[in-house]
Amino acid sequence: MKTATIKVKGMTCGGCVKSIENALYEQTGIQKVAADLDAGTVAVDFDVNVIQTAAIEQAIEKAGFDIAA
Ligand code: 9UX
Repeated sequence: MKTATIKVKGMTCGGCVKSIENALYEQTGIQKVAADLDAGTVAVDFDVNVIQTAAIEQAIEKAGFDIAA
């Protein structure tokens, strides 16, 4: 298991948090998602044998948000 903390742009209300959490929980291999609205971060616990950070970031982008560098 690995935890990645991803900086996300455009997360501005609780609905955004839910959108991101729902989009990520749909992915296989993701154990836990904790989006922090104030910090603009999403902490994701995942199984590196099933999913990688790039795919997680793609899922966030597909949900309509941008990844901050
Ligand atoms: Mo809130 Mo976010 O009205 O995509 S849901 S800004």
